[in-house]
Amino acid sequence: MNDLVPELDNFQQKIDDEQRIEPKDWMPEKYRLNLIRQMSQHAHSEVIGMQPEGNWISSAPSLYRKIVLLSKVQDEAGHGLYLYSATETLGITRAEMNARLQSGESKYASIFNYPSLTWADVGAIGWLVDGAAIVNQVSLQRTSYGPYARAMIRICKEESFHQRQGYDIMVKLAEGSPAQREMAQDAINRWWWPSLMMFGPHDSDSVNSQQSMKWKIKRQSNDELRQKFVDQTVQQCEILKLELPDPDLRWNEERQHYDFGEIDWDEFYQVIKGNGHCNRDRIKHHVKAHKEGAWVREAMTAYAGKKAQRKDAA
Ligand code: BYC
Repeated sequence: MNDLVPELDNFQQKIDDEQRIEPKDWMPEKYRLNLIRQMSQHAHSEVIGMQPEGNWISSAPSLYRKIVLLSKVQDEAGHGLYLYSATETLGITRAEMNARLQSGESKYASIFNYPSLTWADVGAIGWLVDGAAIVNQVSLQRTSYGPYARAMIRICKEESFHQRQGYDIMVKLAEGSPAQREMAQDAINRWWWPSLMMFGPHDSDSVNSQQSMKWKIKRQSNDELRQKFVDQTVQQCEILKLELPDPDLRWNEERQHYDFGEIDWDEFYQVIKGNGHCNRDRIKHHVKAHKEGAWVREAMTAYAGKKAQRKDAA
C-alpha cells in the first residue's frame, strides 16, 4: 500500500473488488470530474435527443403511432431527469450543467445533430439509435458509481421498448409499398454511420478510456461495444430485407464477427466541434424552451415554499 495516498489505494481496491462507490464515499477528484463529464453529457443527450423525434409528434401517421411516440419522447425527458439527479450527487447543480450545455462547454451525443427528414427516420432512430444506446447502457449498468449504475438499470428497461417501437415502424414500412420501402432504406442510409459514431472514437484515439476503464466507469471499450452493435443489427436488417450502406460489411468466420468499413472520422469530429447540420438549432431550441419554462420552475419553487411553511406551522 502506498503510504502517501492510502485513500487512493483503498478506492482502487474497492473498484477492483466490484464494490460500488456511493456519493458520500471518498473519491479522487479526477474520478468525480470524469463522472460529471460523462454523466452530464449522457443526460444532455437524452434531453437534446427529444428534439429530432419530437418534431414528428404532430405528423405521426396514426393516433396509435402518435401516442407511442409521445410516450417515448416523455421517457427520454425522464431519463434526462434521472441522470441529472444522479450527477447532482457529485456536487454540481442542474443549473451549472445546463449552463455548460448551452455554452457548448459540455457535449451531447453527436447523433442528435442530424435532421429527421421523414417518418422513417423515427423508425431508424428507435431501431438504430436506441439500439446503439442500449448496447452501451447495458454495459454501464455495471459502472462503478452507484447512482449512475442504478439509473442505467431503469433506463435500459425503457430503452428496449424504444428500440422495439422503432423496429416495428421499420417492419411496417419494409412490408409496405415500394415508396415506403424506399423511404425506410433512405433512413437507414442516413442513420447507419452516425449510429456507429455514437460509440466514440477508436480505442486507440479515445482520450478518456484508459482511466475510465481502470476506474470501471466504462466496462467495455468503444470498439468492443460498436462491434457488438454491428453484429446484432446486421441480422435485424436482413429480416427487413433492406441493406446497410457499407460495401465492406461481411461475416468474418475467423473472428466470428462482422467486418465493417471505416467511419468518416472527419465528419465525427466536425459534428462534435459544433459544425453538424443541426448543432446550432438544437441549442437555440433548448435555450428557448428553457426560457419559456421559467414560469413553471418559479411556480414549483413557490409551491414547495408554501408546503414547507404549512409543515412548519403544523
Ligand atoms: N458524441 O475519450 P472518448 C439516447 C467525445 S441518448 C459526442 O472515447 P468517453 C437517446 C467524448 O465526450 C444516450 N461526443 O470519450 C436519447 C470526448 O470528449 P470530452 C447517449 C462524443 O467518454 C433520445 C471525446 O469525444 N448515451 O439513447 O470515454 C432519443 C473523446 O472520446 C461521442 C451516452 O451518453 C459522441 N458519440 O467515451 C433516442 C452514453 N463519442 O468529453 C435515444 C454515456 C465521444 O473529453 N457515454 N465523444 O470533451 C459514454 O458511454 C461515453 O461517454 C462514450 C465516449 C462512449 C460516448
